[in-house]
This record gives sequence, structure tokens and C-alpha cells, in this order.
Amino acid sequence: MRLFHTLLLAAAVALAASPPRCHPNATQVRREWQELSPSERTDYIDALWCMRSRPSRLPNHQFPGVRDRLDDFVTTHINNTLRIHNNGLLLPWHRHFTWLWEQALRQECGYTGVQPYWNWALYMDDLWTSPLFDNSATSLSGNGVSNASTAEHPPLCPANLDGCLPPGHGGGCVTAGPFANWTIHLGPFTRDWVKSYGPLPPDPWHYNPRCLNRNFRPEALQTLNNQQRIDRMLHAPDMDAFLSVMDPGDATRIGSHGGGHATVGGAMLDVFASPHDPTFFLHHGMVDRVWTLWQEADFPQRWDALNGTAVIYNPPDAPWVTLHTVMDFGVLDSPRRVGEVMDTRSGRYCYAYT
Ligand SMILES: [Cu+2]
Repeated sequence: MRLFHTLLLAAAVALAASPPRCHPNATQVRREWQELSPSERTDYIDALWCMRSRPSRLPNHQFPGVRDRLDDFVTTHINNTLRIHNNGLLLPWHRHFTWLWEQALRQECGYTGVQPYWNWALYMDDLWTSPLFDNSATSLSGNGVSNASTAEHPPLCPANLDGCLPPGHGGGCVTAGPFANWTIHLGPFTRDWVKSYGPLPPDPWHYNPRCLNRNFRPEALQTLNNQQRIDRMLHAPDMDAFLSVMDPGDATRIGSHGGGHATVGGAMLDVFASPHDPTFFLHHGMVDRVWTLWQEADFPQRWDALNGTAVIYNPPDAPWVTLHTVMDFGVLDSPRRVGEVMDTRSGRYCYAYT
């Protein structure tokens, strides 16, 4: 009888330590873009376009630039930008944001696949000719047309690299492939609005329709997103070490998270409005994948590992992130506690990665 009680107690402690997990058979497995068949890729592309045909849930008189369902996601990201980057909320907030996107594709656009990801390490030598960016009907379109005046901007000279990354190889509009006519509506926002820590620029929701622009910088991917860096994250002893590679908590360094944004460039490098670019959710799928694989390697010790504050670049007076920190998702969802998003296989979630 005493043994039975001990076992019951042990079971209760185990339950409290980490949440009950969904059944392996029910787990949805997110795959790399190249692992999808051509028809699975076009299903995803069609679902993205479908989101452009669905109405926004924000009032147009308050948000004149918000025209469709994608813009609801862009707006939610803009509103939260100064709380969710280069700090302790990068991973939890973007995990839920990406999951909400996947759910919207499924529930509002009849998508039956899973959210794909972009495994950076597979694209070191052939960004242009890869199945993700080769401008074919089963790609996410390729580079923007070359534009010497915009290809150099912004200059990227992070303190953790020797010197600056070379200018990009594009800078202009995406004019070929499935996203040739993917008009974007909000922003652009400059980095100065990050440094100011202030409110959003005046009139942040004005309607500014323009082309999707890109400025490929393969050197950013080769330097910041190579397999050695992915391995450093996977073998990180703690979340502090993990984040120092993924997304350092200061303004002078750039990590793999910033590296993916810098590789695509253009709209994808707009820290506020980057969800405009169809690659955003594949990049964040990979960010979430590396975190998930790291958690799964020692789940009892790592499922609740957090490090950093709830303000960009972790200023000294900012509140530390805990499992109880509440995250905002605007019109997309109710506010969620960090503790609700720490496990991809419990609560609302039931997914894993190849
Ligand atoms: Cu973000």
C-alpha cells in the first residue's frame, strides 16, 4: 500500500513537471519545403493567396491599410514588435503566431497540409536555383529585380561578424513566380523606430500598396545560418547559450533569426512588417524547429527553459519572462500565457518536425 502511494505521488509530480502529451498517432509532422511533393507545394501557395481573398477582422476606418486576412497577421506583428524580438519572447510568441497562421490556412482556406519550414543549411550554395526560390510555379518566387540604389540598404555590419555583409543582389520587386503580383499594404518601417523604444510612427496603418521587394544576401545565410551554427544551438547547454546564437539580446549583434530575414531582404528585413513576405512563416517554422529539437533532446529539463525579458534588447528595467508572462495576439487569438506554448505536443498543439 505504501509503495502504491509512492507511485501515485511520483505520477502526480511527473504530471506537474511537464504537461500530458498528445498521442503520437495524432501528431502532425511539419516538413521542409523540399520534402513536399509539387502538389503539396501548390496547395500551400494557393492557401497563401486564399488568405489575401479573406476579409480582415479589423475596422477599416481605424486601420485603412489593412485590407485582407494576411494584414491582420502583419498588424498583430507590428503592434508587438518591440516586445517580441531579441529577448525572452522571440521563441514563445513566434511559435504561437506561426501556429495561428497554420490554423487559419486550414480553417479559413481549406488547407489540408501542415506548415512547411525552410531548413537554411540546405540552401548554402544555390539560393536562386533551389526549389524554394527558383521562380517556378512550385516556389515562393525568387529574388527581387536588381536595383543598385536599394541593394546596399540597409548596410549590415553586426559586431559579431568581421566587417559588413556585402550589399544584396536584388533590392527591387519580385516579378516572377507565384508571388509576382503579391501587393503589400503596410509600412515600410525603418529600424529607427526600434532604437527609439517609442510609440509606433505617426499613422502606422496608412494604406501604402506596393510590390513585394527582396534583396537576396546569400552571404548572410552562409555566415549566420550554416549547419555549424544550427549544431551550436542544438548542443547549447542552456537557453542563454541557445539565444546567443539564434537572436542575441542586444542591438549590435545578429543571430540566425536575423540571418534568415537578412538573406531574403527587402520586406522580409522590415522588423515590424516582415510577415508580408510569404517566406516569413517558413523561416519561423525553422526557428521553431531548432527550438523544438533542442527541447526534445532533454524534454524534462528543457521544456520550460526561458531566458530574457519582454522588451526588445533586454533593457535593465524590463520584466523577466516567466511561464506566467501574458502575450498579446490582437484580433488573432485571446492573450496567451507563455506556459501555454512551451510544448508542441500538449494543450492546443500536437505537432513535431522532421
Ligand atoms: Cu517577428
